[in-house]
Formats: sequence, C-alpha cells, structure tokens
Amino acid sequence: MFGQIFRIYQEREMMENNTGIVEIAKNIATRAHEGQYRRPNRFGVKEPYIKHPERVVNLVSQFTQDTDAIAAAWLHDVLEDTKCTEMSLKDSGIPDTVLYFVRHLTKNKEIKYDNYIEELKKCDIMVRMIKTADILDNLTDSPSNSQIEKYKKALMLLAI
Ligand SMILES: [Mn+2]
Repeated sequence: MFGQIFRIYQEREMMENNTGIVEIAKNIATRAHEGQYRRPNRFGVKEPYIKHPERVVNLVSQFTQDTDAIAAAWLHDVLEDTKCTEMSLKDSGIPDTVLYFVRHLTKNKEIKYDNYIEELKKCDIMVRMIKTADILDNLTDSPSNSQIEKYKKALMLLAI
C-alpha cells in the first residue's frame, strides 16, 4: 500500500518535471503485461511478454529521441492485450499525445488487418515508425508462414 502511494507520488513528481513519461509508460507496461508470455521463439523459449515492447522501444530509440513516441512504444500493446484502458492510462498521467499514438496502434477486433494498416498509413510518422518496429520484432519470433506474408505486406504498405 505504502509502496503504491509512494510510486504514485513519484510518478506525479516526474510528470511535473515533465521528464518521466517514458519511465511511467515503462512501469505501466511492465505491470500490465506481468504474467504474459510471447509465443515460443525460434529456440522454443517463451519469453516474458514485456521483452517485446522493450525491443520495440530499443528500435524506435535508434530513430528518434521523441519521448512521446518512446512512451507509446512501451504501451503499444496494452490496450489490445491487457486490462489497461485509455481512461486508466490517462489517470496514470499518460498525456493525450501519447494516448493518440497508442490508440492508433491498437487494432480493433472488428477491423480487418489490411484495413487497420491502411488507417495507420494516414497517421503521424511516429505511429508508422512504432508499427514498423513492432512488425520487425514480430518477425523475429518464429511466426507462421501466413503471419510472415501478412507482416511482409504490411511493411510494404507502411513503407510507401
Ligand atoms: Mn506488439
């Protein structure tokens, strides 16, 4: 309990300094994906899920120092795959600029994958960059042949 209050206090303090958005996003993603695992990689090892957003963050960080984009890279799967909601992210101090990125990276279950990628093409370059890094990482994790085809097509669409 005390730890949690302290953490909230710490998060608020970092927000006020406007420096800690990336740290807050990392903490939220780590907690949200806790207990989740990736599909087995090419060595047959199931990694903790958080390793995936971490690698996406590392890739994105090589192209930009934009803290909103890096924060969004940490959070890019939380709306789709965890209990987090836009409201809970907002309450934790995630700014609207980051929420905008995360919202657009989230695939609604009703929409077809191709249409989702077409929509992403209309988005901010940061959104497309995070999605590209996401797909590149997904390709490293022993995807099926149909997944490889899907990802290749999406990369082509995002590149033009
Ligand atoms: Mn992902």
